[in-house]
Amino acid sequence: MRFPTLLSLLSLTPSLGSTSPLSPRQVDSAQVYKFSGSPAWAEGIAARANGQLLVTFFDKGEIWGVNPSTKAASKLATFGNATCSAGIAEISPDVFAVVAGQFSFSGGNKVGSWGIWKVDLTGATATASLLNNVPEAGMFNGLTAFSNDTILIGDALKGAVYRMNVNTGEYSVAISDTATMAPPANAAIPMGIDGLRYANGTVWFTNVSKNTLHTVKVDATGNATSAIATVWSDMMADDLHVGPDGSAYIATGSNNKIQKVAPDGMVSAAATVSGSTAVTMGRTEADKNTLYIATSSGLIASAQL
Ligand SMILES: *[C@@H]1O[C@H](CO)[C@@H](O)[C@H](O)[C@H]1NC(C)=O
Ligand SMILES: *[C@@H]1O[C@H](CO)[C@@H](O)[C@H](O)[C@H]1NC(C)=O
Ligand SMILES: *[C@@H]1O[C@H](CO)[C@@H](O)[C@H](O)[C@H]1NC(C)=O
Ligand SMILES: *[C@@H]1O[C@H](CO)[C@@H](O)[C@H](O)[C@H]1NC(C)=O
Ligand SMILES: CC(=O)N[C@H]1CO[C@H](CO)[C@@H](O)[C@@H]1O
Repeated sequence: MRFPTLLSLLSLTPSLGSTSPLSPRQVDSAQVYKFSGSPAWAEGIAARANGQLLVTFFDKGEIWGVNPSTKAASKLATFGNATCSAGIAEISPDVFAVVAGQFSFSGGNKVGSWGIWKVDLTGATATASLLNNVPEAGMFNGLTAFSNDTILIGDALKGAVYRMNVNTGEYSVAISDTATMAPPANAAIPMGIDGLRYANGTVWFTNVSKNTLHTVKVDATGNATSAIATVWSDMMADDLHVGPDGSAYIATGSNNKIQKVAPDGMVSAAATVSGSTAVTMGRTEADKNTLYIATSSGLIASAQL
């Protein structure tokens, strides 16, 4: 596996200041926090209702909390023997589902090691518990809330979307599509479907090795009810977030920006940041128009919309 290729694709050298002229809607990002050492590669990000950010890591099976006001961070939980954590979504008030498994840049991916953990933040201290392992999965990465009892999870190696019941851990394949969800044969790391978000009847997903962003309409069970549409096929796309107005915000790694897809389909740059891996929006009155961005260099950044 050609890891250096992926490393250069995702860009390990963040720069806060933009060197290119900003379009009218594109704003510069500011540092919220910088992870350095281990963990370092922020891979997933979510906002709690109380304003705290939750961050997962491609190079560590841990979840950390970051306070954007005090700019302090602390470890909240460890996911058993996982070495990698990824997609995160809230499944009930202050309870989050997180992807975790065994991947490392030196050791590669361990097929069969992937599962979903529940992080419960409703008590005085965070607790993490295994919801279920999925031994058939090749490599989980993206995760999205779907209904009040179901999450969807992307299998980046096998090119499929699983549904999982968050109460029972029961799971099955909802959508499978080699062309858009599987990694290409020449991928640096064999990862296809990466970012995954459900909103308003539509599943949005990216293929990180094919530089594509797609949508597909689904029914109440998560089965596809339309052909898979391609929003773009010429820019690397990692994880994404769909805002309350239906606009999607997409992390684009070494393209050094967060791309916005408006409800009318118009694509524009929303913020400048190097090496973005994931993005979310604030949920408090004070930061509901703020994007929070995770990056492969450990920088957690913010940008005002
Ligand atoms: C990791 O932990 C799981 C249980 O959570 C266990 O099934 C698996 O064998 C462990 N793997 C390693 C490599 O220790
Ligand atoms: C979950 O959604 C289903 C169908 O939309 C509904 O019948 C059920 O009451 C909901 N459960 C909870 C706990 O909100
Ligand atoms: C979803 O698809 C599965 C098989 O792929 C099928 O068994 C199930 O009935 C479908 N659900 C609906 C609501 O069509
Ligand atoms: C949800 O989708 C419907 C039609 O599919 C659209 O009219 C509506 O504006 C969408 N709402 C949001 C919040 O995106
Ligand atoms: C390296 C790599 O995966 N490149 C792919 C990027 O996406 C285009 C369009 O889907 C493919 O043609 C490339 O092979």
